[in-house]
Amino acid sequence: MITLCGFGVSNYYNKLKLILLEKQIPFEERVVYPWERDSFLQASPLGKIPFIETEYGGLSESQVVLEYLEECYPAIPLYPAGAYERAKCRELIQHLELNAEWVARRLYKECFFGGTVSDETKREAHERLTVGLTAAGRLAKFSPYIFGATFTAADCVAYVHFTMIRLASSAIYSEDMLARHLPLAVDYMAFMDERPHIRTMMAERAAAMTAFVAQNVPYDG
Ligand SMILES: N[C@@H](CCC(=O)N[C@@H](CS)C(=O)NCC(=O)O)C(=O)O
Repeated sequence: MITLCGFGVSNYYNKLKLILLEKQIPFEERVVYPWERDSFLQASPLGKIPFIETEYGGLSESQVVLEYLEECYPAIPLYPAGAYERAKCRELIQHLELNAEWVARRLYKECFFGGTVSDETKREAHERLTVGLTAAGRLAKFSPYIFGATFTAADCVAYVHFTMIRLASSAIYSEDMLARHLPLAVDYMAFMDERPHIRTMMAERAAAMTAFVAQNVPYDG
Protein backbone atom coordinates (compact mmCIF):
# COMPACT_ATOMS: atom_id res chain seq x y z
CA MET A 1 0.00 0.00 0.00
CA ILE A 2 1.25 3.47 -0.92
CA THR A 3 1.17 6.15 1.78
CA LEU A 4 1.04 9.72 0.49
CA CYS A 5 2.72 12.03 3.00
CA GLY A 6 2.35 15.78 3.23
CA PHE A 7 -0.59 18.11 3.62
CA GLY A 8 -3.53 18.83 1.37
CA VAL A 9 -2.87 22.54 0.91
CA SER A 10 0.25 21.83 -1.15
CA ASN A 11 -0.18 21.83 -4.91
CA TYR A 12 2.57 19.23 -5.31
CA TYR A 13 0.82 17.01 -2.77
CA ASN A 14 -2.47 17.43 -4.61
CA LYS A 15 -0.79 16.65 -7.93
CA LEU A 16 0.09 13.19 -6.57
CA LYS A 17 -3.26 12.77 -4.89
CA LEU A 18 -4.99 13.35 -8.22
CA ILE A 19 -2.65 10.89 -9.93
CA LEU A 20 -3.43 8.24 -7.30
CA LEU A 21 -7.18 8.86 -7.54
CA GLU A 22 -7.28 8.92 -11.33
CA LYS A 23 -5.19 5.76 -11.60
CA GLN A 24 -7.40 4.12 -8.94
CA ILE A 25 -4.38 3.11 -6.90
CA PRO A 26 -5.25 2.22 -3.28
CA PHE A 27 -3.46 4.64 -0.94
CA GLU A 28 -3.45 6.09 2.53
CA GLU A 29 -2.66 9.65 3.49
CA ARG A 30 -0.42 10.75 6.36
CA VAL A 31 -0.48 14.38 7.36
CA VAL A 32 3.09 15.65 7.64
CA TYR A 33 4.10 19.32 7.73
CA PRO A 34 7.42 20.67 6.41
CA TRP A 35 8.40 21.98 9.86
CA GLU A 36 8.39 18.36 11.06
CA ARG A 37 11.15 17.64 8.57
CA ASP A 38 13.60 16.16 11.07
CA SER A 39 11.31 13.16 11.31
CA PHE A 40 11.23 12.44 7.56
CA LEU A 41 14.57 13.47 6.06
CA GLN A 42 15.23 9.81 5.38
CA ALA A 43 12.34 9.76 2.89
CA SER A 44 12.67 13.32 1.59
CA PRO A 45 16.24 14.57 1.89
CA LEU A 46 15.41 18.29 1.59
CA GLY A 47 12.50 18.00 3.98
CA LYS A 48 10.02 18.85 1.25
CA ILE A 49 6.60 17.37 0.85
CA PRO A 50 5.06 15.43 -0.77
CA PHE A 51 6.79 12.10 -0.54
CA ILE A 52 5.47 8.56 -0.50
CA GLU A 53 6.21 5.57 1.66
CA THR A 54 6.30 2.27 -0.20
CA GLU A 55 6.98 -1.28 0.90
CA TYR A 56 10.60 -0.63 -0.17
CA GLY A 57 11.10 2.74 1.52
CA GLY A 58 10.43 6.42 0.90
CA LEU A 59 10.47 8.38 -2.36
CA SER A 60 10.42 12.16 -2.85
CA GLU A 61 10.05 14.66 -5.70
CA SER A 62 6.56 14.59 -7.11
CA GLN A 63 7.54 14.04 -10.74
CA VAL A 64 9.76 11.09 -9.82
CA VAL A 65 6.92 9.65 -7.76
CA LEU A 66 4.50 10.17 -10.67
CA GLU A 67 6.81 8.25 -13.00
CA TYR A 68 7.20 5.48 -10.41
CA LEU A 69 3.43 5.13 -10.05
CA GLU A 70 2.99 5.09 -13.82
CA GLU A 71 5.53 2.29 -14.10
CA CYS A 72 4.19 0.20 -11.20
CA TYR A 73 0.47 0.67 -11.98
CA PRO A 74 0.06 0.56 -15.78
CA ALA A 75 -3.64 -0.48 -15.78
CA ILE A 76 -4.89 3.10 -16.16
CA PRO A 77 -2.12 4.91 -18.06
CA LEU A 78 -1.81 8.68 -17.70
CA TYR A 79 0.67 9.16 -20.53
CA PRO A 80 -0.17 8.88 -24.23
CA ALA A 81 0.86 5.87 -26.30
CA GLY A 82 4.05 6.34 -28.32
CA ALA A 83 7.45 7.46 -27.10
CA TYR A 84 7.41 10.86 -28.82
CA GLU A 85 3.92 11.77 -27.57
CA ARG A 86 4.87 10.66 -24.06
CA ALA A 87 7.98 12.83 -24.21
CA LYS A 88 5.92 15.81 -25.43
CA CYS A 89 3.52 15.32 -22.53
CA ARG A 90 6.46 15.30 -20.10
CA GLU A 91 7.87 18.37 -21.84
CA LEU A 92 4.63 20.24 -21.14
CA ILE A 93 4.74 19.14 -17.48
CA GLN A 94 8.31 20.33 -17.13
CA HIS A 95 7.55 23.75 -18.59
CA LEU A 96 4.49 24.15 -16.38
CA GLU A 97 6.53 23.37 -13.29
CA LEU A 98 9.93 24.96 -13.97
CA ASN A 99 8.88 28.05 -15.87
CA ALA A 100 5.46 28.84 -14.46
CA GLU A 101 4.68 27.36 -11.03
CA TRP A 102 8.23 27.64 -9.75
CA VAL A 103 8.25 31.32 -10.70
CA ALA A 104 4.84 32.08 -9.17
CA ARG A 105 6.00 30.28 -6.00
CA ARG A 106 8.25 33.25 -5.23
CA LEU A 107 5.08 35.23 -4.51
CA TYR A 108 3.43 32.74 -2.14
CA LYS A 109 5.13 34.12 0.95
CA GLU A 110 3.20 37.38 0.56
CA CYS A 111 -0.07 36.24 -0.91
CA PHE A 112 -0.66 33.14 1.21
CA PHE A 113 1.52 33.26 4.30
CA GLY A 114 1.43 36.82 5.62
CA GLY A 115 5.03 37.71 4.67
CA THR A 116 6.33 40.28 2.22
CA VAL A 117 8.08 39.99 -1.13
CA SER A 118 10.29 42.76 -2.53
CA ASP A 119 9.17 44.87 -5.49
CA GLU A 120 12.15 43.58 -7.42
CA THR A 121 11.07 39.97 -6.90
CA LYS A 122 7.54 40.89 -7.96
CA ARG A 123 8.82 42.57 -11.13
CA GLU A 124 11.11 39.70 -11.99
CA ALA A 125 8.45 37.08 -11.28
CA HIS A 126 5.96 38.96 -13.47
CA GLU A 127 8.40 39.02 -16.36
CA ARG A 128 9.36 35.36 -16.04
CA LEU A 129 5.79 34.21 -15.51
CA THR A 130 4.76 35.99 -18.70
CA VAL A 131 7.50 34.13 -20.58
CA GLY A 132 6.74 30.79 -18.89
CA LEU A 133 2.99 30.89 -19.44
CA THR A 134 3.42 31.99 -23.05
CA ALA A 135 5.80 29.09 -23.65
CA ALA A 136 3.41 26.61 -22.02
CA GLY A 137 0.69 27.97 -24.31
CA ARG A 138 2.74 26.88 -27.33
CA LEU A 139 2.56 23.29 -26.08
CA ALA A 140 -0.90 23.17 -24.51
CA LYS A 141 -3.83 21.98 -26.63
CA PHE A 142 -6.96 22.43 -24.50
CA SER A 143 -8.92 20.11 -26.80
CA PRO A 144 -10.50 19.52 -24.34
CA TYR A 145 -7.67 18.28 -22.10
CA ILE A 146 -4.39 20.09 -21.85
CA PHE A 147 -2.56 17.57 -23.97
CA GLY A 148 -5.39 16.74 -26.38
CA ALA A 149 -8.32 14.35 -26.51
CA THR A 150 -7.48 12.25 -23.47
CA PHE A 151 -6.91 13.00 -19.82
CA THR A 152 -3.21 12.72 -18.95
CA ALA A 153 -0.80 13.31 -16.10
CA ALA A 154 -0.34 16.83 -17.49
CA ASP A 155 -3.93 17.62 -16.47
CA CYS A 156 -3.19 16.64 -12.86
CA VAL A 157 -0.16 18.94 -12.96
CA ALA A 158 -1.81 21.84 -14.79
CA TYR A 159 -4.91 21.95 -12.62
CA VAL A 160 -3.13 22.23 -9.29
CA HIS A 161 -0.51 24.70 -10.51
CA PHE A 162 -2.92 26.89 -12.50
CA THR A 163 -5.04 27.19 -9.36
CA MET A 164 -2.05 28.62 -7.47
CA ILE A 165 -0.89 30.86 -10.33
CA ARG A 166 -4.33 32.43 -10.62
CA LEU A 167 -4.60 33.06 -6.89
CA ALA A 168 -1.06 34.41 -6.59
CA SER A 169 -1.11 36.68 -9.64
CA SER A 170 -4.55 38.05 -8.79
CA ALA A 171 -3.43 38.85 -5.24
CA ILE A 172 -0.06 40.41 -6.13
CA TYR A 173 -0.72 42.03 -9.52
CA SER A 174 -4.52 42.38 -9.43
CA GLU A 175 -4.44 40.43 -12.66
CA ASP A 176 -5.21 36.78 -13.44
CA MET A 177 -2.07 36.08 -15.46
CA LEU A 178 -3.39 32.67 -16.50
CA ALA A 179 -6.41 34.28 -18.17
CA ARG A 180 -4.19 36.91 -19.77
CA HIS A 181 -1.55 34.62 -21.27
CA LEU A 182 -3.48 31.36 -21.64
CA PRO A 183 -7.06 32.51 -22.29
CA LEU A 184 -8.19 28.99 -23.26
CA ALA A 185 -7.20 27.84 -19.79
CA VAL A 186 -10.17 29.65 -18.24
CA ASP A 187 -12.81 27.37 -19.80
CA TYR A 188 -10.45 24.44 -19.34
CA MET A 189 -10.31 25.05 -15.58
CA ALA A 190 -14.10 25.33 -15.39
CA PHE A 191 -14.38 22.04 -17.31
CA MET A 192 -11.88 20.37 -14.99
CA ASP A 193 -13.69 21.70 -11.90
CA GLU A 194 -16.51 19.27 -12.70
CA ARG A 195 -14.28 16.19 -12.76
CA PRO A 196 -15.21 13.96 -9.79
CA HIS A 197 -11.68 13.35 -8.47
CA ILE A 198 -10.88 17.04 -8.78
CA ARG A 199 -13.98 17.88 -6.77
CA THR A 200 -12.92 15.40 -4.09
CA MET A 201 -9.39 16.76 -4.00
CA MET A 202 -10.56 20.39 -3.80
CA ALA A 203 -13.08 19.63 -1.02
CA GLU A 204 -10.33 17.91 0.96
CA ARG A 205 -7.98 20.81 0.21
CA ALA A 206 -10.44 23.20 1.89
CA ALA A 207 -10.53 21.00 5.00
CA ALA A 208 -6.73 20.73 4.95
CA MET A 209 -6.48 24.53 4.81
CA THR A 210 -8.50 24.83 8.02
CA ALA A 211 -6.27 22.26 9.75
CA PHE A 212 -3.13 23.99 8.45
CA VAL A 213 -4.21 27.43 9.67
CA ALA A 214 -5.05 25.96 13.09
CA GLN A 215 -1.39 24.86 13.43
CA ASN A 216 -0.44 28.55 13.62
CA VAL A 217 3.21 27.86 12.74
CA PRO A 218 5.21 30.44 10.71
CA TYR A 219 5.59 29.08 7.19
CA ASP A 220 6.48 30.66 3.86
CA GLY A 221 5.89 27.85 1.37
N1 LIG B 1 10.12 19.75 -6.57
C1 LIG B 1 9.33 19.38 -5.42
C2 LIG B 1 8.63 20.59 -4.86
C3 LIG B 1 7.90 20.28 -3.56
C4 LIG B 1 7.69 21.54 -2.72
O1 LIG B 1 8.20 22.64 -3.01
N2 LIG B 1 6.92 21.38 -1.66
C5 LIG B 1 6.65 22.48 -0.76
C6 LIG B 1 5.18 22.47 -0.37
S1 LIG B 1 4.16 22.79 -1.79
C7 LIG B 1 7.48 22.31 0.50
O2 LIG B 1 7.72 21.20 0.94
N3 LIG B 1 7.89 23.44 1.08
C8 LIG B 1 8.63 23.46 2.31
C9 LIG B 1 10.11 23.61 2.11
O3 LIG B 1 10.57 23.80 0.97
O4 LIG B 1 10.81 23.53 3.11
C10 LIG B 1 8.32 18.31 -5.85
O5 LIG B 1 7.96 18.26 -7.03
O6 LIG B 1 7.93 17.48 -5.01
